[in-house]
Amino acid sequence: MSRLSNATLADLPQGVGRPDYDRDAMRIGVVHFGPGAFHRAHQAPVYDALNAVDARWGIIGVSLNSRGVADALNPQDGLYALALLDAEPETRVIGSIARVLTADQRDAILDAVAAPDTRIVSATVTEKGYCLSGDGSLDMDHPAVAHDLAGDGAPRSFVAWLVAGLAERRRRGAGGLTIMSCDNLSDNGRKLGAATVAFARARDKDLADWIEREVRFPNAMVDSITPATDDAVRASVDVTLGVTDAWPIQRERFTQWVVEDDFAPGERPDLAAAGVTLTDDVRGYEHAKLRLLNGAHSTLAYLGVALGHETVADAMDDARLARFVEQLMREDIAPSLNPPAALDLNGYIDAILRRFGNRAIAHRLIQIAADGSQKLPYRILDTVRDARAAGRPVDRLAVPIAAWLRFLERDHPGLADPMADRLRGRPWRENLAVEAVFGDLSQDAVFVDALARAHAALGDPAGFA
Ligand code: CS2
Repeated sequence: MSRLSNATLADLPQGVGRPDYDRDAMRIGVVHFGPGAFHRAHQAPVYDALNAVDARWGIIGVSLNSRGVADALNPQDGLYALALLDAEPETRVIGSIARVLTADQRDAILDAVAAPDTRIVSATVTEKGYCLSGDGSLDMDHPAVAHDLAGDGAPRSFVAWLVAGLAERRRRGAGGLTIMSCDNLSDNGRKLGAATVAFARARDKDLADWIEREVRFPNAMVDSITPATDDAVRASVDVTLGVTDAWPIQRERFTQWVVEDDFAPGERPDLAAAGVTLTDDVRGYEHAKLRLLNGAHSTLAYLGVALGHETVADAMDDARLARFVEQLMREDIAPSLNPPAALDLNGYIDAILRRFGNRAIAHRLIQIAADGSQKLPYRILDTVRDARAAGRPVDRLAVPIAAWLRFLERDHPGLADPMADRLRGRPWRENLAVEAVFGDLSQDAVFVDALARAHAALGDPAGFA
């Protein structure tokens, strides 16, 4: 079978969507760090739609940690298939990524960030890629950050790459731009902005001042369930396309992107025309999504794995689990939210529950269970803090945390976490003392009591309800 590429694009079967614009005329307006599955499922299709009417929004992807995406996509001229898996499946080939660079191409990366046509630098580097400490500021002692602060040589941390690119941009007089975090952190743009400025300030005060003046870091909420590519989707995409795609992407049909309307002056993509919501206040959307959807996801992951379930849909078929996450969302998480007027929380929860039940995708619980130390502070522990401050009970909220602590204690073979060496196999009370995860909550007697009870009950994996 031949390979997906510009040359084979015209031969794709009817019914397969494809870029209906001249890809050779596409210019680069976006440099994206972390062109993994989520970027290719979520932001790249938005720019693909924009390029059909405005050729300025091609993307250069930058993979800092591996060559996999570059090796898959570059021989395909950046093309890949996106399978929308739902009641009515659909496959589209996405054309907005022009090429993918890797960390060994330092000059090309800095050149891409510094180019005057580049108006957006965006990121999906996952929570751990930000190297933040428990209080949300840049962790200057993080090994990658400390290495980059000390020295020359190629950057290791994402913020150091950003700052190097911005320094080059300033040197060339190309003016400011917009840096968009597309990761599941609350206040993602603010945090990235503060981390970038803090890193720059430690090296070059004038550059830090320039970044503060010229660069915008809007907050954003991103949402689309994107299970890792598996053999089933690879096989079905190859059959659908009639050519081989080295790395197709699957996601649910639903997608949502809410961005704070805070862009650097000058040219910008008309994101609203492609379905993105621009607003002055992302926080209400962001908290609702992180705490309800991602909080429930992590809950299903740790409880579901203990009960022997494999996917989110399997876990939702377990009536006790489905009831538990629904109660958690409606009774414990929703009261902590301050949703924008346009967001009907009950309808939002109904939709999340429906999306979790989507049997057309196999979203593995163990994928969601990864990086709990980075995710749970935003997904559950912030809600616990709000509940404590408001005097609401935290018993149910303690259950997913206790399930995670048991997952660590058991040293589950699927455990993947940047802090794994520190956390695995340790008794739960020791892990509770990890400041970067729990902060001051380890001193909160009411929460610790609730956790102790939940932890004891989970001695029987079904003891959560
Ligand atoms: C999931 C998210 O893997 C995870 O931790 O909770 O990737 C989730 O599917 C997305 O945030 C949905 O938008």
